[in-house]
Amino acid sequence: IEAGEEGGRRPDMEGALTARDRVGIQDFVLLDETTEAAFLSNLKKRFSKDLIYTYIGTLLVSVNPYKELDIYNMKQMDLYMGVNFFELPPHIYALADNAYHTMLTEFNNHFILISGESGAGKTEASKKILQYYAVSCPSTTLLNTVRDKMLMSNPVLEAFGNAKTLKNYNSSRFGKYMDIQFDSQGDAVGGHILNYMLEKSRVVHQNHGERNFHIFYQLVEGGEEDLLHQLGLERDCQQYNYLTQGECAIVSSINDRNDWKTVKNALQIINIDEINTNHLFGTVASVLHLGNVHQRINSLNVIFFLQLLGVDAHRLQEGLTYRKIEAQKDQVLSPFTIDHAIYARDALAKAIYGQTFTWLVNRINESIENKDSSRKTVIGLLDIYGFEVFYVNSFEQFCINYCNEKLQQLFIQLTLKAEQEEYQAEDIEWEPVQFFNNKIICDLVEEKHRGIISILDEECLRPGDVTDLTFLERLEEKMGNHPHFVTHKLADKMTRKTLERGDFRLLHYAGEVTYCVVGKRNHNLICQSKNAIVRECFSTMDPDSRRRPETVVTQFKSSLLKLTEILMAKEAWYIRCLKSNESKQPGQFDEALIRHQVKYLGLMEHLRVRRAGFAYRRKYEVFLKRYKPLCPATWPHWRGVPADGVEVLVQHLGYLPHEYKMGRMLLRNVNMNWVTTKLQAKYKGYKAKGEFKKQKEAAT
Ligand code: AD9
Ligand code: MG
Repeated sequence: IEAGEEGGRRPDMEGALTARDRVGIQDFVLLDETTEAAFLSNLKKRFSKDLIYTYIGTLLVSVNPYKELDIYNMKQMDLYMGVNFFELPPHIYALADNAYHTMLTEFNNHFILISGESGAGKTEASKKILQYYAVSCPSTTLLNTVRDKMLMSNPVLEAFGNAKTLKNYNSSRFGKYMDIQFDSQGDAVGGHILNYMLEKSRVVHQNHGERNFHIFYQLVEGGEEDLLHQLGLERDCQQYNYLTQGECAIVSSINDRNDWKTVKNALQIINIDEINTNHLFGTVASVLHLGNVHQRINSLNVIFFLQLLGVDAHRLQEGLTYRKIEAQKDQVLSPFTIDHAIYARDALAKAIYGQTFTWLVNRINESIENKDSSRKTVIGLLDIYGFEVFYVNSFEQFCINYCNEKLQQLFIQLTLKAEQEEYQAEDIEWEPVQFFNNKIICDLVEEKHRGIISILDEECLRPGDVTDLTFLERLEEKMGNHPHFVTHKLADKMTRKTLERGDFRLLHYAGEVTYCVVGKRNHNLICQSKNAIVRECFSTMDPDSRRRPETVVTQFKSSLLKLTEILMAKEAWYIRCLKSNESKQPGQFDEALIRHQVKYLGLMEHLRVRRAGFAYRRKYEVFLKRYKPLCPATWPHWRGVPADGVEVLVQHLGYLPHEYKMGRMLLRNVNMNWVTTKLQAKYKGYKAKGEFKKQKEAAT
């Protein structure tokens, strides 16, 4: 069905072919051929008409237009509310609405996995979905405040967790999973956010052309005079060591002053009171002061730092200039070299900022939490940092890309793999579709005792003289001939030229990345601060703990494992975001870049499985409950076995034998568009008789 753009015309109707030529096909499943060329040509045709969304069945493909499109207004939201998925042109609202209505009718939990590389449009997509729910769900005054808080959590978290990178001027430097909770009426009544590893190294170091987290610039540029005075800050980003390493503190397309106002307002809405707001900016300012502490430990910066955090000068000095060495039962203080002192300073700055971010997420969670214990269903939104490759890639990129690898694995498991296995389980004839399974790369990174993370752990925690190079040697020993792992030593002659001695290269699902080997870190200090945020955050860290500590990357691995479990228990919806060009230009369609993404995201394989398979499937009971009003024999009750009722129902609707299959437990339809057409035709009949509304209500 070529609905929507051409007012719901069907292929057999006059003029539909011209529509297809002009705006392409809105569901790839209906393409005449499933070649990559046909896929790209359709995508390009649509993109040139500002049609950035296209379906593959119920999966939504989105291409970043890099320009504001007038498709996210109230009128559009109204249009998509409660309308069947395929009745209107593809839109992110259609997907959001469909997930919402499925949740309501089936009373189950859902999640929307938004993936794509850095700058592809994931964060924008997740915001559009949240806005859609905020506007479209039924509301009361009380709920409006919860909704406002959920919406306002975005500018706050973006200020503290996003930054300008070379790939994206508003790049998420943390992963975010947000549950939106709905009551049985469909009201959005609360939410909860889980955050994943913030890229803390950015606090102390930025590559050329990149910035620190937005909040620093917003405070310095937009902060009120007396606030800056109180914090001992000057209105000049150039004064701060931590803000100037990328040499681009001021960017014309980012309005830090306006954003500052938005953030201040948002903090109020999410109920962060004045005292806490002051403490919050106190910690932000303290990081800037700390960054300016060089050789003199008694500078003005130190005085402000101590005052803002309310920590003891002696302890700070000791922490930054001496290393505590444990020799048998004694503790000896050994003086740091300047490099070590700077390292300790930076570690402290990162820890303060990281803990502040965690504190902020906790406060937001308190403010959007729904304490009512009645049963709720949720739609989870996953928006994580996208796959990225820079000139120099360090520990952070390793974690970010590993995370993307895991999400790709989840996608494969839930779609390509599970889907195909299910046909077997259901005894339905099936010609397997081949696909690249990135499990081999996930294993390379995370496998117990053998993966890169395990080896890193062992090296970090091993006493003695451990250097980055011994880590690399251990990797070479263990990974030797793994097809996705290369180092200078292991490479062939040609590849060797592109590798430094201290690097290792992983062949990720989305492309090659060369990582610079980085060591292991540790930190402790300050538990007695007078700044409430700092005290709360550090009080749980026990510096004397004898327990073998978990490394950051191991914690990250466990949190991703938990996330996978959370997601696997829900019904999945997918948005695959594509980056249209590297230079962020409006309307530019870089075919090679897009082809690469289409390839590694597995879109062609997904399309093949969808086309050959049965896109729409429901348990017999669920299908019967939903559609029984369409057949006199099943309405209002079907007394027999649900599967038999479904058989009667589909016969009545006129399904032909090749158009559906009945599995052991599930009813499957050849393709959802087709079902929609049939049902639409039925509805139209009812509509003509004035019965449409009644029937539709009964059906939902
Ligand atoms: V990262 O992995 O966090 O670095 P994202 O989140 O995938 O990345 P983001 O949503 O931040 O990318 O989009 C990048 C930029 O593209 C935005 O700042 C917008 O300028 C632009 N963009 C993305 N989606 C849209 C859209 N639907 N309409 C208009 C868009 N512009
Ligand atoms: Mg993002």
